[in-house]
Amino acid sequence: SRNRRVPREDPARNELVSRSLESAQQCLFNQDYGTAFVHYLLVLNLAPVLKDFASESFRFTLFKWADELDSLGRIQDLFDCYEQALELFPTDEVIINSMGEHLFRMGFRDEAAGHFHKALKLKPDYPEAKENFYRVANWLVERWHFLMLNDRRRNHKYQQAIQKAVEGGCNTVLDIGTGTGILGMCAKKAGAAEVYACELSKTMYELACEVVTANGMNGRIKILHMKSLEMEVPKDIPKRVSLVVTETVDAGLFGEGIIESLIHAWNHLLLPPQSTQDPSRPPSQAGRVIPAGATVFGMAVQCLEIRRHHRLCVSEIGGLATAAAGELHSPVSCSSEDDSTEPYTTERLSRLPGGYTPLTEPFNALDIDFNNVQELEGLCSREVSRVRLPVTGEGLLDALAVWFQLHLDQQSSLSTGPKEDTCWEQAIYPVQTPHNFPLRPGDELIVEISCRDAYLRLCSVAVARDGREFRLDDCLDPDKPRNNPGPSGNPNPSLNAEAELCSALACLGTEQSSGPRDYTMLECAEMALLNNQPYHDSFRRALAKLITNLKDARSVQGPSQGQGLEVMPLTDPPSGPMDPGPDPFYVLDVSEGFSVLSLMAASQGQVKAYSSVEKTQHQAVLRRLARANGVPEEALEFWLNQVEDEQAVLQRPSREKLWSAIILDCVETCGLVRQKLMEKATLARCLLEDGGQIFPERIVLYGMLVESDTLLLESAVQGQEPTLGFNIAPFINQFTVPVHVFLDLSTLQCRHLSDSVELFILDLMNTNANYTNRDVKVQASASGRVTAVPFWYQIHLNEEISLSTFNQDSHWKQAAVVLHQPLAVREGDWVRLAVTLQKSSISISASIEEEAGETGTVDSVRVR
Ligand code: 44T
Repeated sequence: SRNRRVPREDPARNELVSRSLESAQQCLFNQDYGTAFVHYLLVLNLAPVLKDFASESFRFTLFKWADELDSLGRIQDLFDCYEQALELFPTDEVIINSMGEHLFRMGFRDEAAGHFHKALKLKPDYPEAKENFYRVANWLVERWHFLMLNDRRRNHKYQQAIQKAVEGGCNTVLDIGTGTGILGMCAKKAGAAEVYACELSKTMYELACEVVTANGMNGRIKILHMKSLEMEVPKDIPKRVSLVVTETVDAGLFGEGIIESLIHAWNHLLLPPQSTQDPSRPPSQAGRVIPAGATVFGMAVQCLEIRRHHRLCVSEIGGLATAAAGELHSPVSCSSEDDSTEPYTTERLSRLPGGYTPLTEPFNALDIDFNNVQELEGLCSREVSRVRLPVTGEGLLDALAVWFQLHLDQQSSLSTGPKEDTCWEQAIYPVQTPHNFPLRPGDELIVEISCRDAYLRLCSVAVARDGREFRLDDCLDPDKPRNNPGPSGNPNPSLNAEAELCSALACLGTEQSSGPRDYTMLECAEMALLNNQPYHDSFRRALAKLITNLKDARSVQGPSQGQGLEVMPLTDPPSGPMDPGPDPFYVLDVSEGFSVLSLMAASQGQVKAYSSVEKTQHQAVLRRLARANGVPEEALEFWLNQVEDEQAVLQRPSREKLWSAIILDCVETCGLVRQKLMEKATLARCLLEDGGQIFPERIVLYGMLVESDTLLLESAVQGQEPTLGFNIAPFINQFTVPVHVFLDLSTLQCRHLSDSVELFILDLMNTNANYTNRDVKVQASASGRVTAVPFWYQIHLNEEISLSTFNQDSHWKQAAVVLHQPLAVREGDWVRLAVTLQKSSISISASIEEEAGETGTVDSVRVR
């Protein structure tokens, strides 16, 4: 039988292979990628020996064909091609990574991340896969897993409660949402006879299997990859269990679906509860749940940071009046019927930049018993409850903050409150209604508490003052005349405080509003951007300067250059009925998401601005703003409505024209350089007219040395000690990501160990001048352990005007590289930072520089 495996010389077969190979190459040359791909498949299946020789062309063909299939929407075919390719090259990290990119673009984040992870395992320093993996690892294994596993108090309390229950007789256990398997292992270790666990995330499920095996419990805990709601007896577990343990709670308690899971568990997976009529039933024959219940608390707060992320607070942006924008909402609202909104966001109150002011004492919003299925089932049908809260502080109502106590059993509970030192964030229910109505001690705030689609909803509905009630949700009524421009504007500065109050009260009204409301939704970061006046003013000044310079240049050159064309082009620009006048300056804004920069450019006059804003609703807002601010309709166009192919965003404005300015939005809100930024800049540079400009022209990265245990706790399970005696860290720490995003550096608990230092320069106007590696020396200003290098950007619009992404008004957060190993420094030591920026992803390593030197660049390696 061994002989049969030896490849035979088969002339007919060789002939077929060589002809197919030729056809493949010919098709490739003719850009007929689909046919080329089929030929290559045939060749490589028949003659695997050719794999090495043809792999490059095969990959190229695959990627080209996949892009075509993608743009044709032939998704199934696309993935079939990848499957076939991977059968031939199962360990090809480039193909795996590329398939991950397709999956990601289609919204299959978990699967995409799995591919990036696999590609990285195959080739640990493959930069594309690394960048992709780091960007998605946060979804795959969310960062809070590290925080929770590092929270010893929480671990210990859960362990104690489980141990007590098991020793008390609950000996069959189901862990719902097991994550790394930790609670299930606790139950087994405490002596439970049978332990089951379920986990819906594929990555976490696989991780739990690895962890359980590594702890010698393979086969002793049955782990299921499914949602608990799909579990059945006896299909998935042989009989009902006596204990369910779970920590499927988010900052808002119910967001992970614990109510639904427990109702289902009581009805299908748990033994009946210990009844009050017959308390004699032994614990092994009764069902119970850990945690046993929870108490939810709320508190009203004033907080500027929350306000500017959820409401429009300015009446003017970069010279444009905002009144005509209409109602703008963040996607977080508990009053709205809209499915696309979430009722709350989460924040760590203690880390909010600028802090917060409590306006009430914490109040008890809800008590829930997880061991009472009737109570769980009745929760959503329960009447809306109204509470009247004495106002204790003075200020504007920006949000209700919510946290809870999780009662593990009769004795022990965990709190997620803002004053506790825990891993927990609080749920934030922002107030959306525009108002200018400061609360003050003596008022009563009326809050409605309800439970809709298993979410807890809290809504401030009214304020009682001097025996009158003023509704808070009326201001959104578009039919009602309004004269409050929002908290930071003042319509009439001459009004005294009392009169101002009266007008605010008048606006609040006392009647029920009716009818659907018309509003536009913006992401929180887009809202914060709109509220960022320094950002828009800087752009306005930089644009004005550029236009002035270009006008001067034209007047020197005389009218012959591009002005008064003798023959008007037939297609571009669409001239319409207006007087062609002097040739306009073409400005393109390719910011991601909502941006008013194009409109600001158009409002300068003699500018034809193109916006890349995509959503029709957003375009409508810009049109309304244009009209209200006297910007002629033809001065603003939507670029993506004109280009057929989204990948062709960067093109000439018309056949014979070039751009005067291209605005690239170069730093993402999370604090990272936008992907493909330098590629875009290179392209943009070629499309500029003489004297034209890319905004920004340059960005400079700054950083500093810090010692921050908080950052360590969020990035990996710390310490050599096993977690509750279990070996978990090495497994979950594979998902450590060295770059932390969405940091609030101003409130990060850390010690500064150096001044800030320039780390890197990205020159967008001359992309050839950039390097990818740079060594920077920085002196330690104090002794300590350097654990991280937080970084931010100075964005230079031109020589004079720049913006910092580390700024109180900014919509940007900061990011940080967490060092692989902390570096011990003494005051005065020089630290060498090796900074690499590859494919817009940054890495930094630090070492002690033995010889003294000067701050700054040691050497820079110029590439390209
Ligand atoms: N994080 C809070 C929320 N699951 C904890 O797939 C606190 C956020 C947080 N599996 C900062 C700090 C903190 N059936 O792996 C997850 C999830 C899984 C289920 C099977 C079900 N019905 C479910 C429901 C959820 O359970 C695991 C834990 S969910 C806990 C979320 C540290 N930011």
